[in-house]
Amino acid sequence: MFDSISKALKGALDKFTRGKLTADNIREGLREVRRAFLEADVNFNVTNDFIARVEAQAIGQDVISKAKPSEQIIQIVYNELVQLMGPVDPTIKLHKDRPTVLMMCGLQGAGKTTTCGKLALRLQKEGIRPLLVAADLQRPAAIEQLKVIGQQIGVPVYSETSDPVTVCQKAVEFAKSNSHQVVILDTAGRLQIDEELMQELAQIDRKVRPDEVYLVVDAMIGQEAANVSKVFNDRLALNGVILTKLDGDARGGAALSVKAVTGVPIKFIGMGEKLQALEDFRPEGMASRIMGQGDLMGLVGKMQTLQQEMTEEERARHERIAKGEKDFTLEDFRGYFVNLKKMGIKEMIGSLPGMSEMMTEDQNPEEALSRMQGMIDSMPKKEHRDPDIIDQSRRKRIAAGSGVQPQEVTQFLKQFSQMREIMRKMLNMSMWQRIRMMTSLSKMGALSPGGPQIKTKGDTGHRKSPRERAEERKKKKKRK
Ligand SMILES: Nc1nc2c(ncn2[C@@H]2O[C@H](COP(=O)(O)OP(=O)(O)O)[C@@H](O)[C@H]2O)c(=O)[nH]1
Ligand SMILES: [Mg+2]
Repeated sequence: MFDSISKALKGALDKFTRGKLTADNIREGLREVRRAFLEADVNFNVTNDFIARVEAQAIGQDVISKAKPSEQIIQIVYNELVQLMGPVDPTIKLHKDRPTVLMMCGLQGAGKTTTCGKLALRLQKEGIRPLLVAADLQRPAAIEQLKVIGQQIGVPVYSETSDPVTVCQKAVEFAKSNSHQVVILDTAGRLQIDEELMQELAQIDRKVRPDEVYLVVDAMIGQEAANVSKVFNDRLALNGVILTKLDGDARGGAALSVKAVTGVPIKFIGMGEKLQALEDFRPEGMASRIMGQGDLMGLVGKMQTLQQEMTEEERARHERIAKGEKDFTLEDFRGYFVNLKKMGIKEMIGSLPGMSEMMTEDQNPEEALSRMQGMIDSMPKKEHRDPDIIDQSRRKRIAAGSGVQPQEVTQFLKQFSQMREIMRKMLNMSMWQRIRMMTSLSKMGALSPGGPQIKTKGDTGHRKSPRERAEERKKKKKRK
């Protein structure tokens, strides 16, 4: 998805990180961004407004004179992309006392019927009882198609051969008496927008009063998706757009234009023909993807929050570690990771330097972290500051205290000592570099070239005694 815009944008953004930034080359870079947008079939006005906003911030606020200007520009682009597509609340609010009615509409072939099945499956997995309604009486095969989908996922399908409004009304009655909590209306489409279709849908809207009206749009039609959304929104007051076929080679025009043109957010995205292939639309994730940055930007945001929440004391301590004035101790380790855990950055814990070596593959990172925390908590302060004094008997005591095997303590301490130096290096990096390092770590399971190396598995056969290691560290310190 979005291959070419990602590539073009990444190329343009990478230029910002090379060489000295001037107002001129910022403009030049942004011209490339603009070109990438238009090539991806983003709406012309949306593109121009976007570039103007980014330029005003990048040049107007004198980013160049600030620290790390390139990172700031990338951040501005990211923020504006998120703004362009969000905010969006991906939840579906359900009524407690009556069925919640979701009406799906859209052009023929957009993926309405499939998406009805996807939503039903998702709700069912959440323990909710949905009812599918075959309200597309335009094509005889449509009812059959919905029934097949219903059968696949074990969700009943309401149908009868009358007219669309009656089918929907009776379906809602049926749902009430059979305690279905959600009713999903699969309506008819046309190859193009036409008045007859609009009237049929408007009538269902008026008589059945759905709680939410979703427009299903094919992402492959590019910015035309925004125009279609506008027409439907004018008639039906849409609650959200569901963008389908993003698993294909959609260029991004639809995803980037819909919200800006209509004010209606994209709520879900279809990522395949299978009924499981429905995802919440996350503007942040989509922005990162479009920028060709993986989920980097999401991580940047989380890291920023984390840093903002740090106390003065913590900050000062990190600075001293970075400068090499102080060792990265087990206490620091504990503080660092407890923070991450507090923020629920589960996936991040697993991708921090050295962390993946500290846990087995199938281990839940949070659980692994709790075990480590347990071990650290079973050590007195003295050991926190100088883990090298931990000998056989101390190891046994820690294991007993935290309910793990002594060799787990051994393994943990071994990994920790390797991690120390990396953590110090990391604290010296800008947030951007840090995150790049983390994500490259998690992707390749190794550090970026030239970076510090974590030794895994392969043992030398000789295990240094705690004393030997203490000696070694003293020597290292002297060398500095
Ligand atoms: N690749 C892909 N195909 C999809 C997606 N959603 C729907 N389709 C396919 O698009 C075609 C039309 O879907 P359908 O649900 O019948 O559209 P409707 O006419 O709007 O009801 C079918 O072949 C679906 O399998 C999607 O997210 N990705
Ligand atoms: Mg259909």
